[in-house]
Amino acid sequence: MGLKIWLNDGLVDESEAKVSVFDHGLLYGDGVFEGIRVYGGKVFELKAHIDRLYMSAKAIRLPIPSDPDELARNTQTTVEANNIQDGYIRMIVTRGKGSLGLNPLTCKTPQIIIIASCIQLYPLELYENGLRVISANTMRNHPLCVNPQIKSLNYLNNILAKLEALDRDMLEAIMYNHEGYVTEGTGDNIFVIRDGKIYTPPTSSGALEGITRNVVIKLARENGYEMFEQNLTRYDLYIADEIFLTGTAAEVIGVVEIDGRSIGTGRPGPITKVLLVKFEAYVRK
Ligand code: PXG
Repeated sequence: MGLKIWLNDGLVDESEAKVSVFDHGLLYGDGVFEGIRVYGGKVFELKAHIDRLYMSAKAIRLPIPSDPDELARNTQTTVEANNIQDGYIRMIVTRGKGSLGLNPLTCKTPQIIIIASCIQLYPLELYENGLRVISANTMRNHPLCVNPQIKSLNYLNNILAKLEALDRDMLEAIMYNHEGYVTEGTGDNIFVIRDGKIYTPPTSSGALEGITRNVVIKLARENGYEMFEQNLTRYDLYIADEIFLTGTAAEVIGVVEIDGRSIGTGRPGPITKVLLVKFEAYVRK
């Protein structure tokens, strides 16, 4: 027996959890998703994730055949059925089965999939020693293309940037927008610290409005830090005292090198460490 997967209207065994090869999610990346953590059996920020899923779906005119409360209950059911205490949920809504042509109107029934399983974290050593990153040549999607706020099933923009990092034996790349401003990592938001003040790019730069990002902004303000959402340049990264990334998978992780320049002391900085501790306390509370 494999995992129990939520498929449309109920749980099925992993071996039975199948979608059509004519699903436009597969054929065209036509769909949306969320990645969510479970801490101590509790789904982290479930409402915020479901809200974002519905916003992504609305932006691509994908009607989710379920209401948000029902989706939340089904998520909880899937977590419990798999006895997940600390893990990861992947929620997917595809356009569904259609014809071999772009026309999304040929897809009559969107498919809802909820997987509750484990998650591959960055190696623990990196939370101690920090991450080395590069600036990607691949530009973040222009907001007039697929807006980066939409968590769509087409992640090629990010995957191409990720490959640039992997080619250089690094795990993450920072992406810039069409104006040269910093947006985010391939699967994480970015924060920069200079003279004790914390900065993160506004979502209008082309960054996803990360759930972790929003929690960290709140925790930073509650703990008395000056926190600004403003455009940042590559130069701002090069001269930062500290940089860290936030995301569902990464949580809060220090960056100690970018494009061969070491950041601050070359070790995760003090404010990064404080916010990681505050974040860990917040998710377990
Ligand atoms: N930017 C992008 C482009 C993302 O995909 C984030 C920022 C951080 O957002 P959250 O809401 O997670 O704080 C993401 C999230 C994975 C994986 O499998 C990726 C994400 C989330 C969960 C898993 O690599 N990306």
